[in-house]
Order: sequence, then C-alpha cells, then structure tokens
Amino acid sequence: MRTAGRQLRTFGICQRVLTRITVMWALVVGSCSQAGEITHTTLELHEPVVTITLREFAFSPSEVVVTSGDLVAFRNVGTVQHDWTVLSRPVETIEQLSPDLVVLAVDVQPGATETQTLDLPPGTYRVICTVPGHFAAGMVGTLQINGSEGTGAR
Ligand SMILES: [Cu+2]
Repeated sequence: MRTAGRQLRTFGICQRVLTRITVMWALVVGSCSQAGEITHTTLELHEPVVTITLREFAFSPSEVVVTSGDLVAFRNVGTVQHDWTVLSRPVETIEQLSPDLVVLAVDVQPGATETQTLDLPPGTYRVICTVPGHFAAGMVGTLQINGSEGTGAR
C-alpha cells in the first residue's frame, strides 16, 4: 500500500513537471515564431553600459571604466572613419605601434554606431585611434577593466 502510494505521488510530480516543460516549450516555440520579439529581448538583456563618442580628434569619455564582459557602444559623430584600438601597453608615438600590441580594435564609420563586448582581462589599457595623424592629434585614452563579481579576478 505504502509503495503504491509513493508511486502515485511520484507519478503526480512527474506529470506536473511534464506539464511545466510543455508550457515552457510552447512559450519557446511561440517566441521563435516572432523573430522580432526575440531580438528585442536580446537587446534589453545586453544594454551598453556606456557610449563612447569618436570625433576629430578625441574620444569622449577618454577614460572608461567597465567590468570585464560589459557591452560598450561606439558612436562616430565625426566626418571620417575612426577606430578605438586597445593596446596591451602604451606607445608614445604611432611609429611604436605593432600588431602584437593590439588587444582589441573597433572601427567605426562616420555616422555609425558599433557595439562591442569588452571581454578583456582586468587591467588598465591605453586606447588610441590608429588612423594616420589621429593619435598625435589627441585621439588617446585609457580603459580600465575591473574583474566581474564572483570570478576572483582583480
Ligand atoms: Cu580617429
């Protein structure tokens, strides 16, 4: 008798779980049929934490502090292409730049806005625009990446 009761109870739980799974599946399928809705949800989950403006010849803000994994937006309000290039160590002149120093580069066409996840190791980085003449003209800044909570990173 006791065994039968337990089996009945177990069956009841299983059925409830199955019903829940079915409802969830229906929601997923329902969402998939409306692609626009999914895009909207994705955007809401990954809002840029800061928008960096690029123009002739400055980044604004020039000093950026974010957490590793944060999404950042880049808006070029200038009239020529700019880039936001993160270097593993600072350079004094553009002639010192070599490809192995580049940790991340975001190119932004005039009038365009790009987004980029800053999935970089915690630390402080130099940021420059590598378009000829722009670094010397003042397109330079710093990026500080803080470790995300719970990772133990510093
Ligand atoms: Cu530039």
